[in-house]
Amino acid sequence: MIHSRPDTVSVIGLGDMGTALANTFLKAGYPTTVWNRTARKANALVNKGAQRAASVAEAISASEVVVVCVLDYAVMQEILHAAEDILPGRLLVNLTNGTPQQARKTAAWAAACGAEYLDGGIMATPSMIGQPEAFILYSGSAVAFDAGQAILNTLGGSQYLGADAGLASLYDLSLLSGMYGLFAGFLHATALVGTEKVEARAFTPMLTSWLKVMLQVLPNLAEQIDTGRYDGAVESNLSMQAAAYHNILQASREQGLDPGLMTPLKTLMDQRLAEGYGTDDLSGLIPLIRKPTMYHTS
Ligand code: FVH
Repeated sequence: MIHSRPDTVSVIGLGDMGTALANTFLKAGYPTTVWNRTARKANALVNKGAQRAASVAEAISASEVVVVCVLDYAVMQEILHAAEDILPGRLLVNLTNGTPQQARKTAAWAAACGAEYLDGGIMATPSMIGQPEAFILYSGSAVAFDAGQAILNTLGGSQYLGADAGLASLYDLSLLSGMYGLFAGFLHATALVGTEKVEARAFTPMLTSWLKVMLQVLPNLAEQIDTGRYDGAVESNLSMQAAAYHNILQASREQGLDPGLMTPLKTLMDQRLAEGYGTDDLSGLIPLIRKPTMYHTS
């Protein structure tokens, strides 16, 4: 049974992110216990007042709230399975990046152990933790979220998405998909302009302004996606976009670049054009993504 306002916390995993989490709990005045495979990474935290746990079991025993932030779920499972006996009555908050299925499986395992489980997705870099721009997505036990909210709010804005433990990671990975699309475009753009010795830092302010303008297009694309009307309020039809996109790939080759980061979108455009949807918007690629036949890799 968790206290309505638990106020002790253990952090398991002291990589860049786990260290930032532990530092933030300490700064907020919560008694904080820490454990990491490589013990020396706890030294600075211990100097600031954290308790060092000699084992994962000791870290779990020390606190009502146990935050785990390690590389991946395989590591998380390996670490926690050895300490199942002491999990009952704890609030386990797993902030390790993973998939919805991994989160649901872990929630079922935690429930069988007698722990309350929250899965989380951290939408921040380590230096943002505890700052207003940081937000963390949670899903899983509502009881756990209500109990843990005060302590978790010290890390950033907390958004509870529902009882399905897989939701936080679904949203997290969807947001990261948008982010990596942006980063891929950024890398290709700076490489392309860089073929004529334009420095990335000189070009980036112009790119940033352009992207801010293009963000305004997203609500219309979202409307088309939700209604299935890919031909609604089209300003930039797919035939035109595919022709311009072809020039990106051709110019990249001509300038001596590998266009590989950009080619998958052209493949989808061509398929959609071949199906006769040239007057639709780019949102018309959605049915192809929902019915993947081309990209069955890892
Ligand atoms: N850093 C970031 O920008 C992102 C922001 C969003 C959330 N992610 C996720 O947070 C998890 C941890 O990320 P991290 O940045 O702390 O990662 P590292 O600095 O590489 O630290 C990894 C920790 O995992 C431990 N670890 C790895 N393998 C093992 C193992 N076999 N047994 C025990 N622990 C292991 C590692 O321990 P050590 O190497 O120091 O001994 C670190 O504590 C991650 O899911 C991100 O996707 C971060």
